[in-house]
Amino acid sequence: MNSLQALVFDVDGTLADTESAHLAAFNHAFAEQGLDWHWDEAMYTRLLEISGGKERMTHYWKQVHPDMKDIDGSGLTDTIDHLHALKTAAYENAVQNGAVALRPGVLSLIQSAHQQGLRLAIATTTSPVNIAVLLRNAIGPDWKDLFVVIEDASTAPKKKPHPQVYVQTLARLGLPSSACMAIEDSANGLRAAVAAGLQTIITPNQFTAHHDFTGALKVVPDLADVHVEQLRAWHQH
Ligand code: XBP
Ligand code: MG
Repeated sequence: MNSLQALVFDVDGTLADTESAHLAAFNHAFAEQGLDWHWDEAMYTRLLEISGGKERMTHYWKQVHPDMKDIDGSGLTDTIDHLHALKTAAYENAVQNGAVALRPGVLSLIQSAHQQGLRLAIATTTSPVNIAVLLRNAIGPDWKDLFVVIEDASTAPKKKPHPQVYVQTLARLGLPSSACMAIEDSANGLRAAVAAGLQTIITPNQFTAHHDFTGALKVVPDLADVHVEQLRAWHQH
C-alpha cells in the first residue's frame, strides 16, 4: 500500500515559471489603481516569502506604507480585494496570450503518470482562475480530467508554509502521505508538504534558487529527465 500512488503538484514556479507574469500583473494593478507602488524583481523575490497575493500585498502595505489607512475611502481589506481582482484579471489576460509555458518535463510527467494509473492532484496557494487559464492553455479544455483533486486559495485559506492545503489534498485523495509525493519549487511549499508528511521533490527557479531546501527528498534543476520510474525509485516507503 505504501508504493507510490499519487503525485501532488504545486503550481506557481513548479508547473510553470509564472512569477514574472504575476509580478507584472501586480504592477499593472497598482498602476491601474493610480498607486505609485512598483515591485522590482529583487523586492518581489523577498515578498514571495509571503504566500498568497492578497497576503503579499497586505504585508507590503503594512511594511512600506503603514501611514496609509485606505484608498478612496474603502478600507484596507476592500482595497486589497479590489487590487487582487485587478491583478488576477491582468494575469489571466497575460497567460491567455501565451506569457507562460509549462516547465521542461512537466507535461510528459503528468501524462505518463496519469497513463500509468498514478492519481494526480494540485495543491497551491494561488487562485483557481490562475490554475485554469494556465492548464487550459497548456493542456487543453479537458485538463481537469487529469487531476482527481485540486486544492487552492479558494479551498485552503491558510497559505503555505501552513500544511492545510496538503492535508486537505491527502484527505480528499484518501491516501496516506507515505503513498504520495509532492513536487514543489519553494521553501514555503517544501515546509507545507513536509509538515503534511509528504516526501517532496524540489525544482527551484530564479525566484527560489537561494531558498533552504533542507528536508527535500531530491532537488533537481527541472523535471526534464524525471520520469515515473525515477520517482518510484526515489520514493521511500
Ligand atoms: C504561489 C503563490 C501565489 C502566487 C500569486 O503559489 O504564493 O500567491 O505568487 O497568485 P504556489 P495569487 O503555492 O502555486 O507556489 O495572487 O493568486 O495568490
Ligand atoms: Mg510554488
